[in-house]
Amino acid sequence: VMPSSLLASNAIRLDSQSHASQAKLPIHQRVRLRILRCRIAEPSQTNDQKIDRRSAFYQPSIWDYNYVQSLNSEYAGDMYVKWATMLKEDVKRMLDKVVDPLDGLGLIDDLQRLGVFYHFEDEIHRILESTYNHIIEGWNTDEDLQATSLKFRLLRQHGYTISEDVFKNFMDEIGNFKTCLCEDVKGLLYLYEASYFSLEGERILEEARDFTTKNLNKILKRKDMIDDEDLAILVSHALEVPTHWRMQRLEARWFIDMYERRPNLSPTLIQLAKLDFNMVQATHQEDLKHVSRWWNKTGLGQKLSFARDRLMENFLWTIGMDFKPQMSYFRKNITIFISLIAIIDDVYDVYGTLDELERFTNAVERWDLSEMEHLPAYMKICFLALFNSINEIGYDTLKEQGVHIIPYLQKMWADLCKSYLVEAKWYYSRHTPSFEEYMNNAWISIAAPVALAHAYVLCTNPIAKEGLKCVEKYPNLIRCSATIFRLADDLGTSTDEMERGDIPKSIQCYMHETGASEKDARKHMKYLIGEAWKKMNEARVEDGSLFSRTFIGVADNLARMSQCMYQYGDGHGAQGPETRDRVKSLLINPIPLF
Ligand code: 0FV
Ligand code: MN
Ligand code: MN
Ligand code: MN
Ligand code: MN
Repeated sequence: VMPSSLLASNAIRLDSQSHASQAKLPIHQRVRLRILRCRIAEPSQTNDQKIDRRSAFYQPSIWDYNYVQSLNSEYAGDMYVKWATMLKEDVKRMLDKVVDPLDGLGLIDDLQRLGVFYHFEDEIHRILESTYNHIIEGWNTDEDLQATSLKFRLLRQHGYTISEDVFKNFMDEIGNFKTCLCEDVKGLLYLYEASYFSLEGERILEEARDFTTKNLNKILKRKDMIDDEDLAILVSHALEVPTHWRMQRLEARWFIDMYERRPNLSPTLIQLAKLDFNMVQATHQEDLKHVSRWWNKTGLGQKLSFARDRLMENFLWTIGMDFKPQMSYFRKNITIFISLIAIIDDVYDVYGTLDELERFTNAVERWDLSEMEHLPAYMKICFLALFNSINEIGYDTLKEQGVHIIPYLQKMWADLCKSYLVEAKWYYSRHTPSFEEYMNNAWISIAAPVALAHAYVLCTNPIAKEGLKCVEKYPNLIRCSATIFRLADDLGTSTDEMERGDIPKSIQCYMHETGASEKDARKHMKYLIGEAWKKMNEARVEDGSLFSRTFIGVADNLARMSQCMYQYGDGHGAQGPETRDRVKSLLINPIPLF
């Protein structure tokens, strides 16, 4: 803890710094800052009064508590369960009747995109096994580009080993994809989607991605080359974000509408997809209402008016991480931790003084209630909320499984707070780190490792010591997910962050180090996201033996959700129209059945 003399000089430095930075602000913001200062000074405690603090100007939540509590779906009861069961049995019969493995793969692709795949894991596994066994006997070189690409993509997605060499058939002697393939738009589209399952250093898939991206873009611009309007929509949707990178629930909502336009659609499948979507939505509403009561009861939204009051958005993250109806316990608890992460991040980035942040970091490292006496009032409430929440899932896990997980989670939180403190020190010393120095800290400070550690204990039963030990060492699965999250977050939030006063983020550090323009720096970050995905594709198989498929899915999904959240800017903090519409379509409005 700093001596009080330092404390005082720190307050002065802070004061002059924020005056200096305020001079750079546009006039209207300077005024807002002054108004805010008065508001803070008045109700707070004596020792708070002289401290000049920043603000992020977060708006109050647009989602009213009573409105959330009033959500109610007719799909929540038992009424529809029987019907859904019948439809599921019909689909199982469809899957069992499949003779041509290719038909089976097409069906699996539709089930995945419609968001109902999780009902048919055994059937899907059986079809993939038999496809794989056929391949071991010898690859059918007569197959067209679409079939080959689909096979390749589904097998890789489900952890089978299959070489990129299967695409050599479609290349000429010097290793270019044959130009005649451009007449097969569907084939190109399927190859494009397959190319996103590449691993590091795979040249053919790299080439496939360039070739298909270039040509699909060209084709979209020429009406004579693509007369099928639905196919054109599918292509432009894929070019925007490939399926492998998309948040599953939003993709399902989108694809259900597309599938319904298909001339040869299966009435059973579309009915099941819509019904299941609505039933899952009803479960999500109940989860949301539960955590919204928790959030309301903590009073954190009102007590910490400088921080993000974003319960709805925090919950949306968890739907991205795992939407399945049986994962309510997971979602409810993860929402709690995301809420705590978001406000504590604001404490470090915006509100706290360096001295206070040192004290808070120390309290989390020691994990000791007696540390609370060193904290200002606003931090006491944060610390106790965190302490209680961790101890509560610690208690549940001890009761259910006899495993004591609190030290693991506490260590993750200490790492997070230490990384926050590193950034706060950079801020006050006006240090611009090199890109590497920044990233070495930033993949932790994005909080993905903490979030995934919580996810691990919440979706694993029985929890094994080796699994916990592995999580603690941050395996590639966690590192890559965190890297993608950090880069996507910086792409979406750093403009606002620079304006309000924050450290240089990935884009700015890279610009500073290399002299690149902002446009080129952003392009480079997107490239790095692509590279991290390749590593992720590898890690999914590599770390597969230690982790359940559920946990691996969550790590993948966190990367997907971060790209989704920051697709149009700060989808988490800013409450723009995109997130609002996403919330409505996923959580509020059911799909009309007829
Ligand atoms: C990021 O906000 C943040 F805190 C989020 C998204 C909440 C945590 C969410 C999960 C762990 C799923 P911000 O851009 O302020 O973060 P940085 O690190 O840039 O301050
Ligand atoms: Mn922040
Ligand atoms: Mn931060
Ligand atoms: Mn202390
Ligand atoms: Mn950010």
